[in-house]
Amino acid sequence: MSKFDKYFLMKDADAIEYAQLKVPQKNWDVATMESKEIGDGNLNYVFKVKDAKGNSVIVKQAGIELRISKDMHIDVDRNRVESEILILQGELAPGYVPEIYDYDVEMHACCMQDLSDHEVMRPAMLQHKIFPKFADQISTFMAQTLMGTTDIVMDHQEKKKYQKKFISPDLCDITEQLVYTEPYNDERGRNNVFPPNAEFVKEKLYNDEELHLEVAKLKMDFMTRAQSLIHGDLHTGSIFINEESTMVFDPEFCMYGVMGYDIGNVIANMIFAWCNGDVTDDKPFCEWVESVIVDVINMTMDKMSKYYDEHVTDTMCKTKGYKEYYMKSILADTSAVTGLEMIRRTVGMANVKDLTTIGDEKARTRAERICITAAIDFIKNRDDKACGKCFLRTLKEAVAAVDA
Ligand code: SR1
Ligand code: MG
Repeated sequence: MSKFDKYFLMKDADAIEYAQLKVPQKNWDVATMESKEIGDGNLNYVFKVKDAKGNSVIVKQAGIELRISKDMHIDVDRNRVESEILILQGELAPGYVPEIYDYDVEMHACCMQDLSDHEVMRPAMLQHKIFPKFADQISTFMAQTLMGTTDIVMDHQEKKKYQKKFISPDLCDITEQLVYTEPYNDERGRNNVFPPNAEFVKEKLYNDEELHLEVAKLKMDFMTRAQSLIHGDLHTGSIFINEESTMVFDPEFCMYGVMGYDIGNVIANMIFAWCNGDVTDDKPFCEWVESVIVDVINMTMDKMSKYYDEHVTDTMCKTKGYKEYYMKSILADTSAVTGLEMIRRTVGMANVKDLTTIGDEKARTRAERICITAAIDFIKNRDDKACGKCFLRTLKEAVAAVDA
């Protein structure tokens, strides 16, 4: 019997004991062990446990109430889902996710590799840091994890087992509400709209029926098209980075969905980084972000196309012309999700610091209008985005339209 046989929310002292029990292979120097709760996400508790010998581990525990809102309760099984997908992604894309040492369905906690030699990408973006290998590395991660879990390459029965195993209905519901519904109607009164943009948001988002129709189509696609096992929340707060390496974490929103959901999240969040850099006219940073936008699209598509050729197993999907049709649909989905993510992070419940920390009112108003204007184009004209440069062009045209 151990105190960890029954769920309770851990404190630092518990995390120290927990790490000793669950990760004994570290040979902990017990006398010098310490723990700090470092979680700054919306959902979970994250403890960094270390000792004076240089050992360290991250203990992540799911809380019943969400940190972002005590009124929101979601299934703690999400910790198992997250652990199991990290193990799978580690096999599909070795070196791109933290190692899971242990996960535990009683405490709804897992112990994973400490990535303190990396930093979380969003704060790094707020400091306008440049990471030359990012586009190449994130495109490899996405090509391998996304293509590697499709019906194109997988045994179809195995894939259906994954569909069952990797889903948290409560988290799907959050995305269905926060990404695909509330930004367009504020039906639960949870949107955070920057007051100087209130009228703009009303006109461009709440009152545009044509936009609502497109979002309705995309929402049903998200809920019904089980294309690939997606990370489901691949923003810059879910990426650890340094000059040499990119590591993806926090895949608890994973599910079978359209793979453009992950690619679009990366692109949208790079556009937020660009908007932040643009406020201080940081040219080297903005130019690097622009190259990332173009390269992530082109490299991901190239790597997926190659993966398709090398791994396709479904006989019908070997038919001439199908791959081209499939790749085109991925680009359209990517464009749509870029727009959806840009809108929801600008006006919805969960905003991004890239925009909210812009202190100057006029500059923030302008940055948000650029995001909303580009986003509407990404959604409505999603079938026209044929390559990386098209994505950048949409951003540049939005800047010109807002400044006109
Ligand atoms: C209520 S959770 C809000 C957001 O945080 C997560 O990172 C997801 O993006 C979710 O939509
Ligand atoms: Mg997260």
